Amino acid sequence: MKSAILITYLRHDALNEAVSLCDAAGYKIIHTIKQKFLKKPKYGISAGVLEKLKETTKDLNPDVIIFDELLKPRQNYNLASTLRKQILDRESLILEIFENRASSKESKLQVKLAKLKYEMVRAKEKVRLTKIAEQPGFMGIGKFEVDVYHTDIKNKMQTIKPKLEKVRKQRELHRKGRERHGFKTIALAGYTSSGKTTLFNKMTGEFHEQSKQLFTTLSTTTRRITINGEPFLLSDTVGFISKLPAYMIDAFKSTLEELLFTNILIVVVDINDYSLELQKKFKSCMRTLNELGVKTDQIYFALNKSDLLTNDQIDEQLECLNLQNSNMTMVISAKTGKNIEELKKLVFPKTNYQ
Ligand SMILES: Nc1nc2c(ncn2[C@@H]2O[C@H](COP(=O)(O)OP(=O)(O)OP(=O)(O)O)[C@@H](O)[C@H]2O)c(=O)[nH]1
Ligand SMILES: [Mg+2]
Repeated sequence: MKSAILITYLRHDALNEAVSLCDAAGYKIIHTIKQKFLKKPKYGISAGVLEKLKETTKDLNPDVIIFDELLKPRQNYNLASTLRKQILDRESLILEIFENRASSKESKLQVKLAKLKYEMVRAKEKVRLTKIAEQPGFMGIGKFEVDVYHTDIKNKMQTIKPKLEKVRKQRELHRKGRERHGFKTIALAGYTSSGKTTLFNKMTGEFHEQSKQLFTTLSTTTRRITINGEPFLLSDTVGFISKLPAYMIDAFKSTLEELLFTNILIVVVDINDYSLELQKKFKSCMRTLNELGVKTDQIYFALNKSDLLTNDQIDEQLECLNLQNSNMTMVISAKTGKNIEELKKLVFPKTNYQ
């Protein structure tokens, strides 16, 4: 396992997520630096903190330094040249996770495209800086090379797009086929690690990779399930994450597109989170669904991991999400199977299909 020094925020929820991201990317954190702000212009952190970090880096000799914010190319360069280590910012860390996990042809293409977009944003800034500062050779590349680099990324992106379009069309054909057969579809959505795949497995009786790590699922998996003798199609989806940059949402949109055509949507929520984190994740999840254009009247909420809480705690969490009076909500445990049958009944009351 590669080792890392993590620079992140003081806030508990931000720290938790950063640790999970490092874990998902396969980095062992050997030291953590917590800061209130990570947006100082030159290095992201203050000169004082940088001095200390220099010492720690020398002592611990980590493989990489992970910076839990987006870094401008110049900031990344400043940090890397001072600390003499590879610096991974939040987005490149997420991209690394996506890259390790992508298994289907579509998700692999999407990750490639997202990586190129990440590079493109940086290439543009490098070009801009070279022009403004009139510093040929800034960051080791001259203007000519920057232009070539820029064009090269563009070309690569252009070759991926039609391939992605082709896979997307195939998926659309599959979906139309299912519609023709009159199958109703249910999709599971939610924040990463909320337990979608565990619930999917419980409902389908199949086994799919599920784990504590984030982003275990990188493409939609669809299976047929039978409820009271009626066939339905159930889809597992990619997990949401807070602060996922727009260009990544774009790249992953085609996987989430499935959510637009689903008859029923079940949002899986991990209610074992601290209330602030719970609210934040829930909001971020609902915002993403909104951005995708998913209709709200078909949304159910499965409040998962209830096995880890007492009844009083569950009530508190329900209130925290303002769902205490919702008749679209079921408190479940995908792990123990608690209320799974009830969830099915809530989602498909008998009258719905008789
Ligand atoms: N205690 C408890 N743990 C659960 C429950 N459901 C899921 N988990 C655990 O939560 C972790 C994440 O579960 P997954 O099913 O992989 O989550 P996911 O939402 O599919 O995550 P991504 O695919 O990464 O978006 C795993 O370690 C599960 O064992 C539950 O009801 N109770
Ligand atoms: Mg999953």
